[in-house]
Amino acid sequence: MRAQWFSEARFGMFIHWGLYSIPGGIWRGREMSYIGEWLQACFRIPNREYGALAARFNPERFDAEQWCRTARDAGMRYLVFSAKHHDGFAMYRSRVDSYNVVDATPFGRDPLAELAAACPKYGLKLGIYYSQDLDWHHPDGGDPGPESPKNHGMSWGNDWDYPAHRGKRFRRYFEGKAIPQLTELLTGYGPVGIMWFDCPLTISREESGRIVELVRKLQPDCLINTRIGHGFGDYGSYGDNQLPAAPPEGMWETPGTLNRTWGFKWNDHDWKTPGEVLSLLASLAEKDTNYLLNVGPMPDGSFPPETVRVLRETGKWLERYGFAVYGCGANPFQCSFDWGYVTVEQRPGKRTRLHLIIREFRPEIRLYGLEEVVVRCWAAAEPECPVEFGCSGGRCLTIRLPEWLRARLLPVVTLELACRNA
Ligand code: FHN
Repeated sequence: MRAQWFSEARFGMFIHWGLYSIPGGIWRGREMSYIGEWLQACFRIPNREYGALAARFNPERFDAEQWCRTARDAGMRYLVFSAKHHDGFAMYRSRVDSYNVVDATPFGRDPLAELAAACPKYGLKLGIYYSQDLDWHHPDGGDPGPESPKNHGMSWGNDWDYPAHRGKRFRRYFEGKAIPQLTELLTGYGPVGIMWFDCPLTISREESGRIVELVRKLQPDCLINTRIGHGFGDYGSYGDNQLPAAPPEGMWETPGTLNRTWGFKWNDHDWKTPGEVLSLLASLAEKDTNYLLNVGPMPDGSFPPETVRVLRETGKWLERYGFAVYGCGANPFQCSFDWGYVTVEQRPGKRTRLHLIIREFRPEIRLYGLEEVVVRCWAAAEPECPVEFGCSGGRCLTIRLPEWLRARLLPVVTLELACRNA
């Protein structure tokens, strides 16, 4: 199945990197409160001025191998790179538009090409983010207008160097830039695992469908997220940082931030702790949903040190407990638990396992309504330790957690199941 890798992967790295990373949320001494990659729109910076940032883009510490190594060591299985965000600046070599990282910056290298070469070495699938609709640099880029409810009250148009016809001549942008650039991306970088689209505000149903056809034709195995618009796509994108209430039908993913922004901001220090990130990962895993966790690299091309610290911890945890996340299915109980999360590991030809990921230690945990019999229960540790359990009437299973688990970060307790009459 072409999507199998995605449902097993569970954890990916999102990367937002572009000209906006240089000012990092500060423009002429003023700070923005919104997400960093929206700098141009928030300060209504004319293209000539914003584009001048390109002359300063020279990230001497950029190292695609290092990025991929960090992702792999964090336990991530795929990476999605912002090849073009809403500012319209291509972070790859585009022959279609010279407003790109190779032609317009002293850096002169193609980070996407370097990432495409590095990803397979670190067992990562490559995904490409492309803002198919909003493009603030192209005179005909998408925008349904500030009054449109689709714009959620954000008035990013019209009083900046934003022609009044913007959005109405979307077709010109679509045919002249979006389709040719997507063709470049789908033909120039080897196998692409995901085309990640975003913010379908202006695009018509026919145009979204046209992109889907293009992707299918050029990269039949590539997955498309539902933010392509109009109900198309192979898997669902939840809203940013959104947690599903119950396991959904089909394949889903939640993109999330490590602090409060996607693009780097100098003054955003509101970092999630490793425990918070792991709780989110586990809570998504028990809803059969992938977690695409964002990194906003700094202008010099390195990852913020706090990011690296957190990711190192997620990697350590996944190295030990990854069996409870990768390839596992959703919590089979009709409820969630205040102590943590449950996943199911189906093992073809072998006994099914339930994994309890303990966020808050309890001396005793009770599970009601389990159809199967528990034949074994242990805490995954070194060495593996048996955990006491008992069954009372009404199919109530009591698990007594050993005290030493209290000090562990999200420890996992596993139950092996057998059919009642087996
Ligand atoms: O507007 C973008 C935003 O900048 C960022 O890229 C996120 C990532 O999911 N998507 C949009 C908002 O949902």
